[in-house]
Amino acid sequence: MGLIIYLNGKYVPEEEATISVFDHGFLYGDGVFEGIRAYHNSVFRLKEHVDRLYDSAKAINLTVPMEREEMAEVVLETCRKNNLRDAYIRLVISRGKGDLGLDPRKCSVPTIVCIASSINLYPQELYEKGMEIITVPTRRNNPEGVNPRIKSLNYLNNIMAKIEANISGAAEALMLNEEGYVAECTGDNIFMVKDGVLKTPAKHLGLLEGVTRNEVIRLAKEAGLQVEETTFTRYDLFVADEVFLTGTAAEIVPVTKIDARVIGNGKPGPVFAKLLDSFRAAVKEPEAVIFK
Ligand code: PXG
Repeated sequence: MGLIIYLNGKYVPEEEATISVFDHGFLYGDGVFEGIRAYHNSVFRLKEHVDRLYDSAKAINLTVPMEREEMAEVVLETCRKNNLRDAYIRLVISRGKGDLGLDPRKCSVPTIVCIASSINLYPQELYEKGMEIITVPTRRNNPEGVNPRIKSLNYLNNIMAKIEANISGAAEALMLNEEGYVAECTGDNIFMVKDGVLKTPAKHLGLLEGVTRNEVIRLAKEAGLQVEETTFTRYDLFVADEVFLTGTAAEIVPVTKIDARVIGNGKPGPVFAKLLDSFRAAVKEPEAVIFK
């Protein structure tokens, strides 16, 4: 594709964007990342993504050798160097090059990478017909270990869940927490609507605080909906009027079947449709502008 990649202070052709096999991001998944999107010449909720990245880094005791404003500028400049006005952006910070031991004190300089490429949109059919998902046996990480609020490079837990969904031919995997309450999917947050109330699992249950999740909560409240960040089970999803997923890549995707139970009337619902409309209006507001 011939992309220009930001790597440790330089913008280089992708062939030259290589890192050491001793990088602890590679050896141990020791690092953090963000998946960000640009729409219509503007990076969507850039500050929120950069803040979450720095919070993730802080939680794993990784000091980012750069101010947040500079990191935001790296994101914008990477889009400019690739002449992208709509983009999927991956910002990665690893512990850096160390030795074969896991002690991070041997890693003196974090590796910082920013990739901006064109986005693979989800098929339109998904938004019209909805998605079928299944609950998988692999549980979301216990927050006492690697807290799911950390967007770490260690996604094996979610990848195992994704494999379980793949084996069953489902598009996404519903993950429960250790207690059996609904947490989230492998790369998306989950919402349900029941009797006009919008509900999503509370953060302390062990899930990533999605930027799209927060945006959907904001838009729903703005539209006068009652919103609850709460605790619920698979049963509540089975009997919900609507269920949908949110994420940077997917935006908002309706779920019409869970574990072979048809959700609501089996079609994407009105709350989903309204929120997708207002979300797609929100992404058009110029914010972190790429080309002035
Ligand atoms: N939960 C998890 C576990 C995620 O990884 C979300 C929720 C949604 O968060 P945002 O901030 O995007 O609304 C994510 C993020 C992929 C992919 O290729 C998806 C994510 C991250 C990396 C890759 O599907 N989703």
